[in-house]
Amino acid sequence: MADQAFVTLATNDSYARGAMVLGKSLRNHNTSKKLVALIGPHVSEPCQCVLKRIYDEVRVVNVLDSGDTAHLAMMKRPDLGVTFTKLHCWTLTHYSKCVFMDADTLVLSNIDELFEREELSAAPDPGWPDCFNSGVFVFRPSNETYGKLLQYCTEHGSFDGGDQGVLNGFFNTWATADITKHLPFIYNLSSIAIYTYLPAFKQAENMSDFETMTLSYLETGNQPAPTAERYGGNAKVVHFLGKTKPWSYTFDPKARQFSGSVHEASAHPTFLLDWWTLYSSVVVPLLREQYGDQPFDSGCVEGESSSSLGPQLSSEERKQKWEQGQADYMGQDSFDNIKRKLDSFLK
Ligand SMILES: [Mn+2]
Repeated sequence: MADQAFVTLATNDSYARGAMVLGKSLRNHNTSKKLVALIGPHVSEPCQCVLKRIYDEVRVVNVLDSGDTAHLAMMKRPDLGVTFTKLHCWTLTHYSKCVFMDADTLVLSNIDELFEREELSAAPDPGWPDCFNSGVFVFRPSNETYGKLLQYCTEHGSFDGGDQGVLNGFFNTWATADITKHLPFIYNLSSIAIYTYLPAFKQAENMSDFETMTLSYLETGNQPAPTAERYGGNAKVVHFLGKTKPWSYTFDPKARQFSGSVHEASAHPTFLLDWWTLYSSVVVPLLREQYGDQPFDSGCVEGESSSSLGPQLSSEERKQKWEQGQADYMGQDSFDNIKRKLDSFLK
């Protein structure tokens, strides 16, 4: 439908790359919706050009230039600059309904069914499930709501310093009023949650949908319940929450390995690999075209050895990291290394 759109936001070139990958992932899964990117004034010319090739609409948002209520709000709360830029999505009134997605999300299957939901629908935040996570949400553009949101911002600020605090403060009945506004977690699966509740994530990896449904049918005689749908194997959107983003790494496309001075693994390696595969195969060629002879850092390296992430830790420190769910899955604690260790015991 022409009056519905996915919307994202990029305030710098790093997030712009995230937006490029997100846009491509939506297109690859044949979305029928329009794609809109809101960008800050600091996104470079070549990145803007690439975004325009992927998105139907690229809109530069400069709250400081706007000279309207947003500008006034910004003068009162300069700390909420990026938040005001994000709230700008409510002004896209040529669409009747939109789904906002952070530029650090990646789509793994078609999610157009989200447009059947109402404002404000979102998934629980993994850190505080009575709040929704503002990385993916359904909303209805409206100048009236936009005005109220700005007013709310200036009067109450944000309890977490960002848009999630503002939006949870404003849409404060989300937790209790209407369960249909709670999106299943698979629409905003954060890497953190994978490690804090690994059995749930694995629930659908271990059993195929068919097996799960057959089992449930045999046990109950009822119509098969799609239990597997809510678990990790059916993840539809991955959210790379936290400080370490996919673009914080460097990647060797040939060896399919990551490297970089990153102190915490940010995501399940499978999803990180999905992100980089899409980025290096589809986005980098577009960037290369735009930059021409100008050198640019794609984040891709070739042929360098890249086995370890971050500094080497003592075995006690590593144990602690494991217990906190921060195993170095791509370096020291990679499957190959663990297997080598086991093999040495089994000899
Ligand atoms: Mn995010």
